[in-house]
Amino acid sequence: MDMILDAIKKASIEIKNLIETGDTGKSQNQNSTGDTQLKLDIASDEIIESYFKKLSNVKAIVSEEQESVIDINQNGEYLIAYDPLDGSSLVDVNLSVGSIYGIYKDDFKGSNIVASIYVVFGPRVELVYCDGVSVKMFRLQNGEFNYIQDIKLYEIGKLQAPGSTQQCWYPYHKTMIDDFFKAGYRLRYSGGMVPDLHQILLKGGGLFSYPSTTDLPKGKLRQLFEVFPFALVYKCAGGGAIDGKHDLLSIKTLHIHDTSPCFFGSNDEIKKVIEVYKNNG
Ligand code: FDP
Repeated sequence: MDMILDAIKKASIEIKNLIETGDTGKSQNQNSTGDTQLKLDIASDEIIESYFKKLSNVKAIVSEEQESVIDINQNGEYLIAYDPLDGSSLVDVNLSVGSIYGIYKDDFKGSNIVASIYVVFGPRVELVYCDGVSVKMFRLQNGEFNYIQDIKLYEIGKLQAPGSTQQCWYPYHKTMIDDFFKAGYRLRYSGGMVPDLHQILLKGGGLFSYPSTTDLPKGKLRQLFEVFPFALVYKCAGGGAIDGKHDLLSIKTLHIHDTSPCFFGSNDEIKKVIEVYKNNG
């Protein structure tokens, strides 16, 4: 695992430089979900792929930006699913973005995730590593990632990040979000999954939601690249991660680009979501 962590640190330093100086324009290509790829998406993907291809313990990789799995070493132990630059459309307005990595064994599925890593590119570059037990944050300082702190959620938080198009929310979802605001929760939503979830983790708690909607019944966020890695982080930080009714890491993946509704939060908020969703959705 150390080899993978080291490769991600090196790739992240290159991606940081790319974000600072690269072209934020669109490419001519679309990814498999139909999003137009930015030149930054493609370049970040190439950087990460070139590092992973050198690792003897990696069996296969799959990127959110690519259609299919790339085999690396038949005898490798790990499978890696990654989103090279999540929220890349926020770079041109200078908001934070991130990379997400899910590390699996045997098969790409939620119950097989063994570790996850995400990197936030903001005013500072921070890397969060979850080995399935604890959640540790490192910060890039003078070319090195230094350990800063373990991350642990409180039982209840104060922030909420409600994703997707409100016009397409189901009434019970809208009522639930309104009830959180009525209870005093403050809105914190930038539209970048990585910084939005990072903020809730570091401020001790709250709720991030990206629900099933009338236009996207299976949500928007991709299971292997986005949802499962953060589910592992939130669970190991002492919180919860559900699709409304079930533990996110128990849901089935039929296709590598499958999406799922998702809720990540501290325990009190997750209990409230379960209360609402057990009779709805
Ligand atoms: P983006 O489309 O900009 O890449 O991964 C998709 C994502 O961003 C997440 O980072 C973010 O949380 C979400 O989409 C935002 O979607 P909405 O604008 O629909 O809320």
